[in-house]
Amino acid sequence: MRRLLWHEKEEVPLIQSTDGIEVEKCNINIVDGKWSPCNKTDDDVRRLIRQVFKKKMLNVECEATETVDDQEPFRSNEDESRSVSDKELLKSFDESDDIDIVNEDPKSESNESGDTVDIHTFISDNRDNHVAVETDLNQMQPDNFKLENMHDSKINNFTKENESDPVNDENINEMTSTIMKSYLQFREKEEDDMLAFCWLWDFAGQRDFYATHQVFLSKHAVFLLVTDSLEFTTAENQGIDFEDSAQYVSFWFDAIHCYWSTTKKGRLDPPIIVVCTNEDQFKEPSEREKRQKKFKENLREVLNKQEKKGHLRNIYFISNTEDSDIVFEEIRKEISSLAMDMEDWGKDCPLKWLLFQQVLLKLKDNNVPISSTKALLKIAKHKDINISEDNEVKQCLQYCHDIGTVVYFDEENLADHVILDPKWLINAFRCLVSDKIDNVIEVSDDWQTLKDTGLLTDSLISRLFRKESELKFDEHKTHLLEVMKRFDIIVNLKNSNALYMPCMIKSCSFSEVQKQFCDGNQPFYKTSWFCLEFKFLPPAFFNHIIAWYIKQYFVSVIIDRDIRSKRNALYRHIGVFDLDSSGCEKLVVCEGPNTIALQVWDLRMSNKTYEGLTVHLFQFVETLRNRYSLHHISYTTTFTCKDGDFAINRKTIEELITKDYMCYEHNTIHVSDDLVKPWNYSEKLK
Ligand SMILES: Nc1nc2c(ncn2[C@@H]2O[C@H](COP(=O)(O)OP(=O)(O)OP(=O)(O)O)[C@@H](O)[C@H]2O)c(=O)[nH]1
Ligand SMILES: [Mg+2]
Repeated sequence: MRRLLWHEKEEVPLIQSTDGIEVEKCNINIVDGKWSPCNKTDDDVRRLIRQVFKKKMLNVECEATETVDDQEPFRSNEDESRSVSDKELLKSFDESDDIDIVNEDPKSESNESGDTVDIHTFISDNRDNHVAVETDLNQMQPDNFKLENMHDSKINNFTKENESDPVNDENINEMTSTIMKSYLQFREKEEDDMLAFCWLWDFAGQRDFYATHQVFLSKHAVFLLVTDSLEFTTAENQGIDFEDSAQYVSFWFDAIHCYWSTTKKGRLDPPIIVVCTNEDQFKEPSEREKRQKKFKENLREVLNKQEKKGHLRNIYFISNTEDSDIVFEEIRKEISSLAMDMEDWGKDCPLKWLLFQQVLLKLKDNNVPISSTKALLKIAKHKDINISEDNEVKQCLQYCHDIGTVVYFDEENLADHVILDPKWLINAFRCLVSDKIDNVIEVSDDWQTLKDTGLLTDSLISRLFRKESELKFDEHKTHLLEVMKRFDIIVNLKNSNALYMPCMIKSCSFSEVQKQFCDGNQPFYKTSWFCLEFKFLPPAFFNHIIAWYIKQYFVSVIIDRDIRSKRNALYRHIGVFDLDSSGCEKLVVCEGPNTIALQVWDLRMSNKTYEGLTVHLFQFVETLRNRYSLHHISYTTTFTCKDGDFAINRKTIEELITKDYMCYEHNTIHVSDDLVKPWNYSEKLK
């Protein structure tokens, strides 16, 4: 990422491993795709707003000669025409008044002056305000510096007020007026009109972050997958082995594929560019050629016959330490052109929303990482922004959430706050999930408990949050924990305040877990395995599943005889739950490659059926699909014999229609009905 942002090759060896996620920004010129640094607090929203107001002022002069009647039609069109797309705005301010754009919009036919109706509507709608704004503007211009200072002090006041709700209306009003006024200055260069704003998010590669990355992945992005090799290891690890670069690349393709959509041209979005680094390690051209060939072969194998390969747009072989900027310029251009080719590029957005978003960005830039929703509702209603309905403010916040500007959920326990700085949230996550902790915490019992069992104590949370004391996470602990619960990064045990972090729990093999419950001497009835076999299982999906079971059932307890202590039967890929209070009947929930599998253990040998468990699982997967916008997740129902390995050996209903079948895993005959009966699927075999 740093080379894309013009850092010199000499700086590469000094780069530190990404801890969590790093966020940078730049500008992209929408005409030629060229990138430019974005060091000022300026951004495209600000520019757009300035342009709008500039146009508004020009029109004030024109309107002075028009009659009010002439403008009425625009007023009546208000609702459907209040949206302004970035492109339209940019175009409409082009000196040459692009007629094509105007004509694309049927509403513009009534527009005699040849400008887009959208802009006019905005003007007539705000007629009461804009004269006052103009006056203020004139006053402001000579003394820019003073204004900026005043404006920051207003925001600081807001910060104080916001910390100690109830919010002071007068301060909010004053602050919002001041921020809005500051955008009425239009001393920017013309070429700025052609710039679009671009965020760059650098995701850490370590596994620890896979549970938190989901919060920030989105379909509105171009992805670069950077690796220095693409090799398959022979080690058969359960789950994803992040040391295996082929599995690692496959993992990220899957994670991104969760957000797929098809473009008009029939391609799969979001686009992925694979970048293979360390070309300098191969000195001879023939070596390089060999390496590149092997890399491409392996990539083909990783993506072999899978839908997800449709995301791949290009592969680059580069050296971060030796290549000149020309190589990176090429990648920058490709990113620009892929972005501009995406469906949402230049999508319409109501102008009021842009204004409101500008205040949100300004607050963030002034170190207000989180705000009460109440305060933001007041800002939105300010006359210069004028979003009068609470519902519309919420929609606007939802829009800002979707494009990654804020983190906001209109849901119970979450709706009262809006996180204005996603980076702040990442830092809070990082405090909890990163292994980079000081030695004292590392040797503490609380940390050991977290690593062994996933149990997160309240005192450990406070200690971990204090790693970044200046970010004041402790003050917003309640909301932060609610956000983490929303993503099942942490989860409450049933009927308990104890918090668990499924992503931090250690792994344990299935046979080891089973041994804890059955020593082979007692009768022990096991059902067959009931499996949901996914085309691809999103990385954090099992976390959600296990979190759901944790909330529904009591987690079974294991006695560790060696250390004479109890622990909950929760591991990274396995959870064991008590189905009743006797503890004799247990539900085992497991994750395998692209599979979620259930088995019931019953010490009473009661031979019951468990249809209810399957129905609940189906319903929950459906809920997850909707809740996390993973609409493309699909699965088939399969079965595995009771002592079989569901990771390698599964049967569909269609494969079980014969009365019995040969099980290749056990080299013996199994009765088909034994696989389906415990789950009440016998009818389906007939
Ligand atoms: N020789 C050589 N070294 C490189 C190249 N790219 C990166 N490095 C070095 O490899 C190491 C890792 O680079 P990073 O940029 O931190 O890699 P990363 O993938 O971002 O790693 P995480 O942030 O830990 O996920 C650093 O010491 C870099 O200096 C390259 O093209 N050639
Ligand atoms: Mg990095």
